[in-house]
Amino acid sequence: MKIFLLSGFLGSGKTTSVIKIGRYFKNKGYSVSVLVNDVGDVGVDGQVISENGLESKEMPRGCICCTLRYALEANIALVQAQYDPDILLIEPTGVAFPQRIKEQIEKMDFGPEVSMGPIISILDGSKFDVIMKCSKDSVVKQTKDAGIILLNKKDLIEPEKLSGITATIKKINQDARLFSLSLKKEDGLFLNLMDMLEAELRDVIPHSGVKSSKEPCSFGAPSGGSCTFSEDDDFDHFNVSSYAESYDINSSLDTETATNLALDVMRSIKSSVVRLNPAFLGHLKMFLQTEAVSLRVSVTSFRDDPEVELISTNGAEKNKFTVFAAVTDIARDDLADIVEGSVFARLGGLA
Ligand SMILES: Nc1nc2c(ncn2[C@@H]2O[C@H](COP(=O)(O)OP(=O)(O)OP(=O)(O)O)[C@@H](O)[C@H]2O)c(=O)[nH]1
Ligand SMILES: [Mg+2]
Repeated sequence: MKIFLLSGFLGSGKTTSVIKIGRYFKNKGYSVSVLVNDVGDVGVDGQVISENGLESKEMPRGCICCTLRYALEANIALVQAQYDPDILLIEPTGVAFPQRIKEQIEKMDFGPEVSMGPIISILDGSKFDVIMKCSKDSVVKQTKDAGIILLNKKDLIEPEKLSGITATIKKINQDARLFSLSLKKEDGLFLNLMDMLEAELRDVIPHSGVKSSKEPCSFGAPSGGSCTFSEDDDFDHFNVSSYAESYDINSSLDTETATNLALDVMRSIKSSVVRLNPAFLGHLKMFLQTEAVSLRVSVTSFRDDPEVELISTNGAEKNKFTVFAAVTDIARDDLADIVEGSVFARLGGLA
């Protein structure tokens, strides 16, 4: 099993890359599993990744480089026993330091058939200037840890700024292999990236991805480690607080009504967040599943308009609305009030 860590600041494109890379490898005949870590009490990305056809497991409530490191070990062991995939993609939170996670995994004893690929760090090129202003030290640290850097959202970068950005990245980490690309648009560079990642799989012989005959091991909180988010989670350096909640909706919604509802809640949350921090960075994201459709709505800074992505539903979870907010320089209690207030004002009798 080859493990790839896909790190990067909030909203840089980690989940997008996990889905794109995971599907590419799956189409090539490799079996792929995903572990995804969110700081909030409920996760959004695991649902989105599963709806996109990849086997995924969520690790919410903390950070796998801090309090959840024992849960990470247990989950890797669980994936190995249950699926034994060729490739395990791990998405940490946007406030994790990947080198720390890599070192921890290398200390865990999963046997000679498990190895780590290079750390892949993703940077949002469309906000490079503001990110370097507000979260410079931490993002520089994430970038320094990388063996491969994806300068993402090239479609949104003004062409005349690109060479300046890449020169700055090269100064931070001159050894990493750098790809400037758009994970959302078709881009020839993605195939170059995949050629490079596939070369890392020299020792891996693709297998079908059907479950191995091994019995799945049971998963509980491992001894000696806490599985809950706590103050020991060491991401204060990013000045990010987060809040997440999931709501049941007692009514069936068609695609248009569901989209308008989610957009309405998102606009309300965003405008309240902007009032408290006019230059916020982070990720406001929501996932709404109805019988008709699954949809994701995303905003990654004060500058963004909400982006809606419709995903054809696999029919698993119905009428569920999950909202996640992680933003810079706002107190967590204020963020919780904003999310709860916006959801209840718009969902009214539906939830
Ligand atoms: N225009 C454009 N949008 C992109 C690109 N890649 C990702 N996005 C969008 O950026 C937003 C955030 O992407 P995600 O993949 O969820 O980012 P993330 O790093 O997983 O976010 P967190 O897990 O919350 O930290 C989504 O709305 C994506 O559709 C890109 O290349 N171009
Ligand atoms: Mg994500």
